[in-house]
Amino acid sequence: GLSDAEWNHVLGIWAKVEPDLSAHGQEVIVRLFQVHPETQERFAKFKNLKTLDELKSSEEVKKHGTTVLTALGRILKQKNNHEPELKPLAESHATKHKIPVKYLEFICDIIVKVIAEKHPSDFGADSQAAMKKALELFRNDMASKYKEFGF
Ligand code: 89R
Repeated sequence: GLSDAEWNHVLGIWAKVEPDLSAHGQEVIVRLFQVHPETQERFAKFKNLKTLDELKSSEEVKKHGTTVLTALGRILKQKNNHEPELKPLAESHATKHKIPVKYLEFICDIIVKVIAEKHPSDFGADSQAAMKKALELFRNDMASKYKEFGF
């Protein structure tokens, strides 16, 4: 797990993200689809979006980005006790959406980059290191839940 000081960094920067969660979420999803186009193919609802302009102006992409970051925020706020929040997410992503752990790594890296770009003065080295650690914990626990669900 993370120390209290590390969680304070994680939740401190998350408090800066939250007032504009939808803009962050949109940027994360657009970037994920741009850098890893195979991830976009997982979504029936986004198959019609071909160009960067279409992705950027899609209300559905924005809405989904908000859904993803809202879920992630809830998990981060549970700190080391995220099991009850994480379990249903792992179940849907393993058994229904069939999202490889590798893709979780892609999005976690992008989340850190997007926060760093939007909050250069509030996301220093300690804060970035703590967020990376929290996202690693998230991914590792998702991966072990995936195994329990036989994925
Ligand atoms: C795909 C990561 C992540 C990744 C999908 C991916 C959408 C939260 C990918 C629909 C797909 C496909 C759906 C279905 C979906 O279903 O549990 O409407 N995700 C739904 O047809 C992540 C991460 C989080 C997260 C959610 C939530 C829902 C959802 C909440 C809705 C409820 C449900 C990690 C940051 C593949 C592109 C917190 C990725 F590659 F990035 F890892 N989801 N999702 N997702 Fe997904």
